Amino acid sequence: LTLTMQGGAMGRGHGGEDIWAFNDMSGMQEAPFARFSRGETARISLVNDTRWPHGIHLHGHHFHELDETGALGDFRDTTLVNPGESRDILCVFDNPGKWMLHCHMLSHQASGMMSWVEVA
Ligand SMILES: [Cu+2]
Repeated sequence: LTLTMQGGAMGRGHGGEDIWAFNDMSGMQEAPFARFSRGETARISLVNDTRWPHGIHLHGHHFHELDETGALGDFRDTTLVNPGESRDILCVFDNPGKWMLHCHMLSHQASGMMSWVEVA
């Protein structure tokens, strides 16, 4: 799975309707970014296609950061992705529910950078 951060000053255009977007969508959507079966493990590439850093925060779970070789790194619930960079994370989605996934720079979240995942 890939979550691409888009928008902001000096950013490229995107398909969302606000300043910031994930995958061409701004703000909370009807459909989640992804649905998981309880216990499913997913690798997610967080791609920062903006000129700003973003602290991507997932509710309800922790995940491992992965290094360039795919080795497990720190265990976190938020990871900072610098401008133009990307980071893969590995998460075991073992906590049932609907969980927000958003930029922890709250002005970014408030102007589009949020989504959610469902674990069932
Ligand atoms: Cu942000």
